[in-house]
Amino acid sequence: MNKRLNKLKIALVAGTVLGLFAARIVFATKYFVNMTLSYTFDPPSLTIEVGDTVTWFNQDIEDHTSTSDSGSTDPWDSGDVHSGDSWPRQFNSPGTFNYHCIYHFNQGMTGTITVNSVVPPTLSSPMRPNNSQFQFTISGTVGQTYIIETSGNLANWVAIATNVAPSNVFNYTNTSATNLTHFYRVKQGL
Ligand SMILES: [Cu+2]
Repeated sequence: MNKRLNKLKIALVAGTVLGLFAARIVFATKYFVNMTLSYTFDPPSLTIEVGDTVTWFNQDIEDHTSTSDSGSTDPWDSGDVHSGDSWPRQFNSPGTFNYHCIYHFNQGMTGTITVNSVVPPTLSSPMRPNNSQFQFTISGTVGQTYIIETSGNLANWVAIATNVAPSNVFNYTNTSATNLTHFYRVKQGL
């Protein structure tokens, strides 16, 4: 089992033509891999993003390890993880990493962590095409879901649109914008 906890990748833009600023807040996701009674890692393969943490949990009665295969560009070794204990590791470089338990790799206790690089959205080119519209450009990843939120005070945010990016760079237009200053931010959806 693995759990995806709060995954928010946020870009922020001020909703005035002159007041463009951008900031990113990235919250890492936590994943869990079980070391099982049957000498397996569950799940055996996992795809995560840079900055995410994987925690191995030993649900067996024997010791196990999470140890990167030799030649890894981002090596790790948990040492002995005792029954009922866990060992977390944050992954900070992209790549595909095979690993094993040093005691049970001959029994097939192996796994793979694939770490994708993160491309957070950036916002640019704010403009007001007319008095009731506010538009800006989102640079992200084609096919990725982005949730657009707006706020008048940077405290209370309201989602106003969910877009699947038709291309890596696309425009968003709020067609019911007011003349009051509003802030916009974009979250990467799950
Ligand atoms: Cu083992």
